[in-house]
Amino acid sequence: MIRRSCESIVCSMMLYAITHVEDKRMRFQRLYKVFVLVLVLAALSACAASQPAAQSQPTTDASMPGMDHGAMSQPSPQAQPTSPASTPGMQHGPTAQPEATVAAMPGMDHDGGSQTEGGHTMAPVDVSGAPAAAPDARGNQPLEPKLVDGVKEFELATSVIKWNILPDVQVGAYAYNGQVPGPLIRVNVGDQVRVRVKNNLPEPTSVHWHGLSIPNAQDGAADVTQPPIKPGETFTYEYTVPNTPGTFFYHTHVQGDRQQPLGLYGALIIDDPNAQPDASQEYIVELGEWRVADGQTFPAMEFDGMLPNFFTINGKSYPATETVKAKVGERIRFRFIGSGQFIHPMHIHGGPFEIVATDGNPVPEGARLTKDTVLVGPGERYDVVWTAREPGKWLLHCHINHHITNNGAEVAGGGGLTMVIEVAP
Ligand SMILES: [Cu+2]
Repeated sequence: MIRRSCESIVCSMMLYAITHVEDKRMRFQRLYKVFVLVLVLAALSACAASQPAAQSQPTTDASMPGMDHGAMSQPSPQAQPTSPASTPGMQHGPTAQPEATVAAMPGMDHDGGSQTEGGHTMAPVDVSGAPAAAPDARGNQPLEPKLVDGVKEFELATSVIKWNILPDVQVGAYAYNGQVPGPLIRVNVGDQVRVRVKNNLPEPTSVHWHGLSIPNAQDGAADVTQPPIKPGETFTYEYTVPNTPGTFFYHTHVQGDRQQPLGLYGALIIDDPNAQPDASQEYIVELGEWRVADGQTFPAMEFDGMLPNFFTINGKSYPATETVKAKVGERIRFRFIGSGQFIHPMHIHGGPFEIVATDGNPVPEGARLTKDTVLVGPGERYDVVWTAREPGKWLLHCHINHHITNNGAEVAGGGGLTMVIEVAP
């Protein structure tokens, strides 16, 4: 019907162009315009023809493609666990079941534990024989160097551990020095550093110094600038800390889509001892995502079926995240690190903050943005200075609201990427 109308309009216009325009050049131009119009109308009619088919798909939650929210979906009591159509969409709340729907999710194929996708393993973490860290253990603990002939020596060791992101949720993690995230490496500009990395993982790894201008051979890009560090092997990195004070981080550069979300990252802060601090205290915020299902931990990856259902700040989900304490008038520097694989718009209640550094580079005063939300993407760092203006409990949290749930459930007013700044009068 639409196509027929289009055809008759086009025919009339062509006829007009041929019969009413005498000048040959004009006639050619007019015919060209009509030709372009024919193409546009043909495309439009093709769209119109295809629409009814799309609309004929049923749109109920039960059968909606793309609504596989993983472990958040909760089958009804009558649901058949092996049928994707039986997961009736999302049901948030304390009743969400982490174990519910792995087998029923479309696009997921990791029941045997050894499947690979594009050469990368999606298998759950094998925690057999792995030690458990204390449930209240914290990551990002300062790593003290040993001074040897003027060189600051750091020791890092990777291993598989069991790690509590919440008192009742334990994940299988890949850890540096038995903690998630890895320990805080804090150095001064110009320091000579030597970092020995012992690999106790069942797979090769390497360490990349994200954002640092250092010799290429120390960059940690496995299979590019160095051979991967095989299980049981040690590799030593050595470099001069560049004159770029700021927020950096280190992370694995082997199977990054598996090893990094499982915990192989840590903060690296470069200080300038002569600089005036612009805040009275600071807090590092390392973002992470996990996929926990059937009591097993999978690396959260941004493709079908591997979406995360737990989110962590410095290795803990709210309410197990730390609380920052401050007094009215105090300025706090938050160092956001995009250590995970997903983007997070990080928001602070109680008034805006100033973005003072991006990716380890100071923002000149005249160019600083004042905002209350900053989008932290994978690999990015934002240093923001927030002023405690009013007493009370002010939230710092991601504004993708799913990221402030624990397996789809809100607990104590938040979850996942949530923490509290407690401001005293
Ligand atoms: Cu987020």
